[in-house]
Amino acid sequence: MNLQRFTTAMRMSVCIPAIAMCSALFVGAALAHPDAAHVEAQNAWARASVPGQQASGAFMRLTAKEPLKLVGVETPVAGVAEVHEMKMEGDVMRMRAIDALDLPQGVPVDLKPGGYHVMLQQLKAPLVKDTQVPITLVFKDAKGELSRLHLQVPVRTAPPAGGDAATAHHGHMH
Ligand SMILES: [Cu+2]
Repeated sequence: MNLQRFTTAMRMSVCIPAIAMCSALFVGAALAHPDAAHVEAQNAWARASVPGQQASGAFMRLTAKEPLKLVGVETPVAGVAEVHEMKMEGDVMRMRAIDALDLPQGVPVDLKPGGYHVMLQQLKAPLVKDTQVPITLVFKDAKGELSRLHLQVPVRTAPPAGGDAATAHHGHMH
């Protein structure tokens, strides 16, 4: 009898930390989902990099539910994260950082190889295929208020199916 009671007590003391861990995981998962920002991100992916490579790109389709501007990128995986655009200058395709990317309400805007993209520079470690990297997008609404979208972005060597496959072969130029 005493032994059984002891075992039950043991089980309970094991259970309680397990529950605490569970709810901690749940909170972690909740944070990984879109919060305040009124925008949807689809088909997000980041391009895998090789050791020694300094930069890579992240891509997705953004659809804002109210007029927004994408004004910043935050990630622990890169020293510098910016929104870039690519433009032809004469015969040369060049890219540069932009302060804000307009996201009209309800209109999908593609960040894709050869076009707008999230530029990750000064990579702190290679982006490894089949892992995920945390990327937070910062948006500004019409009133100037900021909101954030936290994403766990899968690392891939090519765009996901359903992404814009037609542009896949252009790659990311520097
Ligand atoms: Cu770039």
